[in-house]
Amino acid sequence: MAAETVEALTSALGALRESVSDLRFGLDLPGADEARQARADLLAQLENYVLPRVRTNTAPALIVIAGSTGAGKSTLVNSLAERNISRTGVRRPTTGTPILACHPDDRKWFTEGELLSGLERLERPSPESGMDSLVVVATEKLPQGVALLDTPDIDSVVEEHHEIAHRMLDAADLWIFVTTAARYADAPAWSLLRLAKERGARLAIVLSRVQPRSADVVLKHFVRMLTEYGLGDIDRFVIHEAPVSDGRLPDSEVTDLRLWLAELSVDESRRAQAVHETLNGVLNSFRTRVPALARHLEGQVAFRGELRSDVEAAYLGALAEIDKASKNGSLLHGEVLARWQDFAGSGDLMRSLQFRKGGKAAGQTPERVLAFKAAIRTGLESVIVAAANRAAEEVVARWRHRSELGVKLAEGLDSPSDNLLRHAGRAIASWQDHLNELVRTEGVTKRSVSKLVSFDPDALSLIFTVAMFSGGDGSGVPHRLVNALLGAESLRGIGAKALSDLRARIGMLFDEESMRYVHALDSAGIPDESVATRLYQAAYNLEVAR
Ligand SMILES: Nc1nc2c(ncn2[C@@H]2O[C@H](COP(=O)(O)OP(=O)(O)OP(=O)(O)O)[C@@H](O)[C@H]2O)c(=O)[nH]1
Ligand SMILES: [Mg+2]
Repeated sequence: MAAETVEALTSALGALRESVSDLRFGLDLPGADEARQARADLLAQLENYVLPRVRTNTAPALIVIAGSTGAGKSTLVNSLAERNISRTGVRRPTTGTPILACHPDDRKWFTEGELLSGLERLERPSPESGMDSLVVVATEKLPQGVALLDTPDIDSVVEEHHEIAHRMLDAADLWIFVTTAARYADAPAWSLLRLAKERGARLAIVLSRVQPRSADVVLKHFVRMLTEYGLGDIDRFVIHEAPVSDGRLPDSEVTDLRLWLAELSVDESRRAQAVHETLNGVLNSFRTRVPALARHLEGQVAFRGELRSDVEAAYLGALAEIDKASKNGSLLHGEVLARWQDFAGSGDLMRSLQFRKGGKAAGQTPERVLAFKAAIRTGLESVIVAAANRAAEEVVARWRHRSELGVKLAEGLDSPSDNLLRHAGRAIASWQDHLNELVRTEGVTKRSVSKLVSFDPDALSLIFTVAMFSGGDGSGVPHRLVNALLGAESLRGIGAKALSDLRARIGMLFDEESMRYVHALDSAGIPDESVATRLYQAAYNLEVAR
């Protein structure tokens, strides 16, 4: 690759890695686990293989030996390396840590290079080594420029092994797939072959333990299967059933493979081509793998959007409910109504509107006025709490209806917050103060009236409140009274201001309530749409750089 291609590719891949690493799939929607796994695989492959491989394309080729447990992978590696570097055995599975064998001159590249850099390098396998280790063994018996990597199996009961094997394959320049005459038709074998094909990986197959008697038939059948699968022209090696001694096959059985390795070793352009093919295949696979991740993210973002709109709808509904109550008179019932009648029926109403005697204003706010004011406050509070209660129930019901996941997210949120009543009380009290202020400053009494009476602003603003909330056609006593004192225009102006102020205060309370749901969604951990856009962009830029 030309230097500037390498540079462009490296920077495009770096950007891709960053946007993949920023991805989070916080919501357990269908397919989320697969998406998380796909993200982890992609990230690991970028870091363990693609980036190092692009930066250093002169590096030795890594040949990963994969297959079912007991297929004879370790036996094959030992035979080629002419040394028992990997334990073989009758116990299934045997290999748990990947073991890499290479020529001493290539050792440095594999111990110090970036390839599979997340794995701890070991000189020999130990019982504790596993997932995060890689044993690197140097041997003169392997030709320079080609390294063999013996992997854990792809199908034993130990699932961790399958994961390690796939990680290793993700970092491979060539795949050697080992299977036996008895098991080549099994499902795990074909799912691995399908993966190799999907990835466009350079692949060779070893069919082992082939009985000389049945060799022709077995081989024919196997080749037919491969051909039907579109893998008819890949390199194939046959190992006949032969006694294994000291963990190795007779030398004659691995001659072909040894030659193949030697050819790769000396023919640099062939090796480079093989390496390139696999790298290209992986880069091609990004064309579908990256958009698939972006789509899943978009699904999560959209789902979050739906849940958010559920919250908005519920609290808008609650606000509308209060609007309605403030217009149809239903705010004035029970205690509020009783207090009003008490206040209006006693002489207090009249006393609060004192006829001026030599310009003297009204006296102290009477007890009944204060009780009435408190009743209005608690009345409003209870309306707010009831509406918030219904909103909370509605959000939870809507979320539940959407998915199982909604049930989990809504946990503990099916009633208003503990603070609501306190906050509502405070909001209403300050609204009442505000109304007092409005009545005092803007409720300029009619000239004709002010000559005759003065009034207690507290009492007047209460009468005003009742007039505002009593609904109907404005023919009630409070209405007529306020009208007479302040004039219709004042009543309308102050009324509109007071209502919109009240609405804003309640709106704020409901915003606070709905934030609890937004927090629940936010803490689920979903990046916003821009991350998906960046992913698409990164995939596109990568294509441009190639
Ligand atoms: N007869 C015969 N036995 C073999 C052959 N290849 C492997 N074996 C035996 O089969 C058993 C399994 O071989 P391994 O090389 O450990 O198999 P593996 O693929 O590395 O298995 P895992 O590490 O579990 O994935 C051992 O007992 C080997 O001696 C072969 O070609 N012929
Ligand atoms: Mg093994």
